[in-house]
This record gives sequence, structure tokens and C-alpha cells, in this order.
Amino acid sequence: MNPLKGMSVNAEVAEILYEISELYALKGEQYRSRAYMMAAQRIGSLTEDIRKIWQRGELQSIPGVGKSIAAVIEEYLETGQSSKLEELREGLPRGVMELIELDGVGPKKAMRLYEELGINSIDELEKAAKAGKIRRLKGFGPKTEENILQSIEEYRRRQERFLLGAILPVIDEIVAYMKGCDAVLRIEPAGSARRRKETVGDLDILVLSTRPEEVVERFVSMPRVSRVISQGTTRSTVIIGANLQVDLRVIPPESYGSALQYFTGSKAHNIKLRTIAVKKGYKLNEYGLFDRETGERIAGETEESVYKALGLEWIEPELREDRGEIEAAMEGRLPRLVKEEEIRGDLHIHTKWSDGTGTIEEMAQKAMSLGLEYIAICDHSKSMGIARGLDEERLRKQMAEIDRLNERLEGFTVLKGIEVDIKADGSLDLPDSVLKDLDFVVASIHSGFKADERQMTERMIRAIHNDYVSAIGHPTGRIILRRRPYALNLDKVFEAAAEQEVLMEINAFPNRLDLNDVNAKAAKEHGIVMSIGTDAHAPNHMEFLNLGVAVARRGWLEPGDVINTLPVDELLRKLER
Ligand code: DGT
Ligand code: CA
Ligand code: CA
Ligand code: ZN
Repeated sequence: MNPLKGMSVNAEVAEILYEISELYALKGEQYRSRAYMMAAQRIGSLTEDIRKIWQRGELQSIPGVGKSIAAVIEEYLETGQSSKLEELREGLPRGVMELIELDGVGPKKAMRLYEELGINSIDELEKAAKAGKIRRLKGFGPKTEENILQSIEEYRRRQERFLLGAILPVIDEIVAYMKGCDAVLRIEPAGSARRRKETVGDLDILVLSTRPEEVVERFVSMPRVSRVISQGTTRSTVIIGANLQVDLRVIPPESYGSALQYFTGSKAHNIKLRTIAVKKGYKLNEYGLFDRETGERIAGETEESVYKALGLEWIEPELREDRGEIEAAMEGRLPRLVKEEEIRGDLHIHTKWSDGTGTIEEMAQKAMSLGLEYIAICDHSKSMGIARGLDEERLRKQMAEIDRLNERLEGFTVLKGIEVDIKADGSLDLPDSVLKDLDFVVASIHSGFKADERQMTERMIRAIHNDYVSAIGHPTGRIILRRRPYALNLDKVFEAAAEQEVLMEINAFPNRLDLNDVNAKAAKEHGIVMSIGTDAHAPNHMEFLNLGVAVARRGWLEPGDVINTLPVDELLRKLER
């Protein structure tokens, strides 16, 4: 029941009181239930903002609002939560708790659905509604059924996924705050965030502790918590901001490794592991690895112990997608994944010369502060008119500026580059006569996305055959959660790139991540080396390099598969083909 956002505060407060009323009714406390109901109705029809009444200290002047209801209102206005409501919700069956997440389904309706139709989840409710079973319940009818389906749709939309780049800072914030509680011995994100998947549905946080209740207290009191969905003795779920769900689980030492393993997933990875465990006569779950016959604990304290007991090497979280990593771990041929600290430069940077906000020097300074050794300035070329793309003349001026800057910089190199547009026919937006004088040429498609697969593929392959192209920028053109990749036969593109020794970019901008993990792995299998570039349009964007590394790691890339691991002199030698 989170349709509260965007409603008036009065309506929000009324909603809370209604729900409390319904929960009291379910408990058979009719008198209290009625009192909350009356107060809810009053507040729902007030014309003055209830916050003003509260600030004047006059809540109890509202008819039907006594001391205890005033306290509920006050707590809600102060914290956005109601401990009374949470307390009352605690007693409900799990499935019913899920149902009341839906707009228009209060505890009373949820309980009836649960008791009369055995509905225990939103999925089950959807099935029942689609089968026309809801309308047959007394007092529900076709209109209610329709409303329920609509609420489910809205609920699903609210469950949308978040970009990894938006989630990582939230994790840092949570970890820093939770570490302020000395009952927290260890804290780690699990789930898709730990696997560094490009989007994250909800956050799963694991804490090692022997005093779980203190940890849970700390968790629900985090500054940005907007709602507490559940608070138990060892676990809790909250909403941060508008709609990011965060699940906390507090784990004792003997199970920490197996819990971390289990909740990191992926589900497919876990299922395969469990099959292996069963074959060995074990039982594997979030509490540990046990002997099936004797119940004896085999492993569980660390992830390594769990994998080892199953005859496997420890597997990096980014690989746990059941894409061959379990077989590789069995045979001792897991890749040695590239690490963030091995990346020496950023190979796709924009500046004020086109549509960036920083000067070349500002971008260089930021890169140095991040510990990098070089960057490639790759502003847009002239056909990108809106981006103030460079023609040959301005590009030559920029190259001269870079030369002057390099003379002043110590232990850092600014490479002369361009992000040259690939035109509709596959020719490039700047002549070879200037491309040949650059250190790093990224060629990208920025228009004509609607052409068919054959045209797009030929277009890109023609660009790959240009002698001066170093890399293909954001090769598939997709924007995560917004724009699908253009039609492209990647297999053919990779073949051409491998043959021409052209790099494929892993664009690290948070909503691009292009190539993605799966395509990066395929490119590697074609023998292609990749370049990572943040596509930074401002100095801070260079901090996205870690997202590019995440994709590389999920794509099984080793240091040798990523050209940015080379020192600048070796890089330049390699680029000179
Ligand atoms: P998300 O949140 O959609 O981005 O993806 P995950 O992977 O974080 O999924 P989530 O939050 O539903 O669950 C976290 C992990 O818990 C998941 O990766 C694996 C484990 N897990 C959850 N449900 C199941 C299940 O039904 N079976 C198994 N084997 N593992 C599960
Ligand atoms: Ca998750
Ligand atoms: Ca979860
Ligand atoms: Zn671009």
C-alpha cells in the first residue's frame, strides 16, 4: 500500500488510520477499529493541511482524535512511519502482508482473499482475478476485480529495476551507516548488486552479528528510510527513498558463508550448486552444507568452504549466472578476472570542445586524482551538430592544445582522439588525413537506428575496415531501460573486428554499459580485445570506470582482454598497426 506518494498529507494520514482501523477489526477490537475509522474519515475531509494543525499543537481539537490517535499522527508526520501500524501488521500471514501492498486492498480484503480463496501472494491474486474468481466473492464484484488487476499492474511498475550505477552509492551509504553500530561485525551486499548486474531489482544486505536485534534497530533507523515494511528479530525490509526495497538479513557466524552464497545467487547458479550437493549426499541451503544422512554440518562459515566441499574453486560473484562458471570451477579453469586497480586509463572522454562540461586539463586532473595514467580525449565529430562536433580545423587546434598540455604534465598522458561518427553508408565523418594523426579513434553510430540488420551490419563493418579506427564506440546503441539495441549481426561484426584487430568498446556510462556482459564474453571468444571508456561528459563521470570493469568481469574478461590495462607506451605501440 504505497500509493501514498503524491497524495496530500491529509490523505496519507487518513490512509494510515484506515489501515490501523482495519487491522483492529481483524483482531476483533471493534471499538478501537471504529475510533480509527472515524478519525480517518474526519481527516480525509479536512480542508486545512494537517501539518499546520499539528504545528499549532491542535491535533486533538479535530473531532474524533484523542491522545493515542494524535500520537500516531504525530509520529507519522515526523518520521513517515507508524510503529503502531507495523506492530499490527506483524501478526498477519506473510501472503496477506504482500497483498496489502496493493492500492485498494486493505487488511480486511486481504484476509478474506487469503481465507476464502487461499490466495497467498500477488501472483496468485492475479491468476484468480484473471480467472474471474474474485468477482464471485461476496461484496467484491467485477469492478473490484478490475481495480485489483490495475493495482497489480501499478505495483509491478513500481517494482521497476534500478541502474547499477544508481545503486552502488546507496550501498556505500548503507554500509557506512550500519558500521556505526558495533553489533555489526561484517556487512556486505548480496543479490544482483554483489553480482554487479547492470540493473538491480531490490537490494539484499547481509550482516554478520550475534546481536541481531540491535542490527535490525539500526537498519530501520537509517536516515533515508521512507517506510518499514517488516521488522523481525533477524530480518527486516524497508523502502529507501521513493521505491528502492532493501532486505536485511542478520546471520550468525557459523552460517555466514552459506547465507552469503545463497543470497548472492543467481537463482540459476544456486539451483545447479544444489544439484551437485545432492549428488554428493549433502543438503545445501542458506544455513550451511549438511550431510544428508547424519545432519552433520560440513561447511558454512565461509563461501570458500562451501564451494570447496562441493569440489569447486571459489567463484567470483560476477560469474554466478550459470553461464559455464560451475563447470569451469570444477575443472580449475576459471578466468582470472580483470580488476579495477589494473585499469590505467579511460579511453573515451568528452570536453567543452564538444558537449562536455570540463576543459581538457580539468578532465586530466580528475583522471590523475583517480590514479589513472592516461585518458583519450574523444569529442564528437562535425555531423553531431547539436553536440558542437569538431571539424578537421577545430580538431587540429585541439590536438595542438593537447600537445602543449602534455609538455606540462608529469607521469600522465593525454591521448589525442575523436569519437568520429559512422555515417549511413559506413564512411566516417572526418578524412583519413586527420584520423591518421590521432592516437585513438573511436567510431560510433549516432543516427539512422532504424535501418535493417543487413544495412547496419554492413555500415559498421565498413567502419571497422577503415585503417585508422581503433575501437567501435557503444557498439549496440542500447540505452538501458529506454532504448533497444539497433539491429546488428554481432557475430559478423565481431568476425570483422577480430580480423582487422579493431577493439570493441565497453562503454561504462551507467545507462549504456555497451557492450554488455554477454556480448563482451562473445567478443572475447572471437579473440577481440576490448577498451573501456566512461564516455565522461563531466569530470565526475570518470568515476563510472568501475561500472565498465563490472561488465568486463561479468563478461569473463582477463587483464589481457582489456587494452586499458597496458601502460601508455605499450598501448600506443599496440594501436599502431
Ligand atoms: P534482483 O533483486 O531482481 O535484481 O535479483 P537478485 O538476484 O538479487 O534476486 P532476489 O533479490 O530475488 O534474491 C536474492 C538471491 O537470493 C538470489 O539471487 C538467489 C537467492 N534466491 C532467492 N529466491 C530463491 C529461490 O527461490 N531459489 C534459490 N535457489 N535461490 C533463491
Ligand atoms: Ca535483489
Ligand atoms: Ca531481495
Ligand atoms: Zn557516442
